[in-house]
Amino acid sequence: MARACCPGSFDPVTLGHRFVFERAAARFDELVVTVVVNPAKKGMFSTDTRMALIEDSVADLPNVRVDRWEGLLVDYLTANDITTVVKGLRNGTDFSYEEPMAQMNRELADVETWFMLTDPRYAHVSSSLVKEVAKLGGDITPYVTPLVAREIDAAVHRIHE
Ligand code: COD
Repeated sequence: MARACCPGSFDPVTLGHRFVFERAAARFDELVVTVVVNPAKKGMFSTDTRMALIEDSVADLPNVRVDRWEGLLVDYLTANDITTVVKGLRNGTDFSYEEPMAQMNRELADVETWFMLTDPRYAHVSSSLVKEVAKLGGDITPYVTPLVAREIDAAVHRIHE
């Protein structure tokens, strides 16, 4: 079975992430979207909420499963018999950030990284920019699912209370 993993922080998942999930799911038997937990970074959403928001955004993709991991990514991949990672690229800056990780993951555990160019509609979209726009009262509905938009809205209101 050809299995791939899309790892990330997903705080929260955006339509840019979803674009990559959909196209990767069409090219592998199973795709695992893994929320990598970084205890040093608090973020806006808990790991459970991040997972629930991803589950909602891939509900129509039957071969996508959502998981979580804390630690070295290649240990997770080896334990789950996954040899391919799929990463979305928005621009050259993303590539510069991803390239050493891809080289390291190949060296550590023979993991291959497949890079996928994002759709131009999402080339400027990041979880952090979406949260900033929402905090300042802008419209984020073109960039996230309706559920994510509602959850960000609720989180922003909690911050301002
Ligand atoms: N369109 C397409 N792709 C996008 C978009 C978009 N609009 N926005 C982001 N992406 C891509 C990113 O380029 C990235 O590939 C992925 O989606 C996830 O993005 P984020 O921002 O949610 O997650 P990151 O980049 O913070 O995640 C980094 C990891 C957690 C994957 C990385 O740090 C990691 O593997 N950590 C585990 C510890 C480890 O093994 N470290 C050693 C690495 S060699």
